[in-house]
Amino acid sequence: MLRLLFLLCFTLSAQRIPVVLSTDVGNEVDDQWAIVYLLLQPKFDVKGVMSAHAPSLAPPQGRVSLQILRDVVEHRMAMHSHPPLVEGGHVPLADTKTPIASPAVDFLIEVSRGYSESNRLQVLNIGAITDVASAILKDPTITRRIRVLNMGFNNWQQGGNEFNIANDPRAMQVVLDSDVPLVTGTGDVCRRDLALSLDQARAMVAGRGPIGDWLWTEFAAWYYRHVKPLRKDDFSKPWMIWDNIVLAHLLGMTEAEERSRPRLGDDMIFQHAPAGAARKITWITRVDSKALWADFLGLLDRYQATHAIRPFER
Ligand SMILES: [Ca+2]
Repeated sequence: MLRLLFLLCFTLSAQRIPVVLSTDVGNEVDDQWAIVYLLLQPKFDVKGVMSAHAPSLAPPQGRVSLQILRDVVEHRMAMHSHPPLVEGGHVPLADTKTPIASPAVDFLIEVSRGYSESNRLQVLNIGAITDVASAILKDPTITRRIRVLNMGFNNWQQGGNEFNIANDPRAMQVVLDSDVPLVTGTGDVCRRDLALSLDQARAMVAGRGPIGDWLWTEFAAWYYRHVKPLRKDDFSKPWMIWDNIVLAHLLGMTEAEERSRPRLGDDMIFQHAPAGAARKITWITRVDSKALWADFLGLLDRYQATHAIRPFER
């Protein structure tokens, strides 16, 4: 019986998806949703969460983001034991040849050593891609052991000046020019499939336990500050939970297609390769948001039913 139980546990853990997340948490509202989903998802074997810089954070940006990440995991989610939380670089790449040293870069290279081309570590990137690019520059063989899933770009035609890309365009040039398998979830797909109105966000998470209340308060604060027009009671514009797009892909809740991998100009505009070019990119074209939100809310309810979490305080 004991042996059977052991075998069952072994089989379950063997089937879980090994994953690392890099997040610029602290600058927007969606990273918090993605971190909660990641850590509550039993299909993931989370090896670590790395912080990332963003220009909206106080310097040193990687460290400030790490402090916010720790607050999310240990305070908001009340996780007493959790995967390692690792500090990312503070600044973007100065050129496309020189890595930015950080604990996150060394951590990613170290964790990747347990993986191979047939069993890759999945690296979710939902901020500037500095640390992933730095790991590739420091140890180019990492491209044989990881797959990168990135939220970034506006659309297929242009690529374009989107927040995560603009925070380190050189790093994305490095990643696109490398052989690392790359999946991308873009702004236009998120706008269509991951938008929530204020009412929808309220109906989903307000009053849904301390974590739900906290997510709602963060969403509402962001909404009033950045989305609702000043001096107008116009609540028609939704906001997007952008970063969940890459988690959705890893969980099989998206449609996607293989395309020829573009290069990125210094102006952040794509330079498209001819159809049939050898290097590919996996392009997410649709998210099954209904399945995604149902799964997310189910996990949120289950976790809060079985864990004591302090009520949300501002
Ligand atoms: Ca983000």
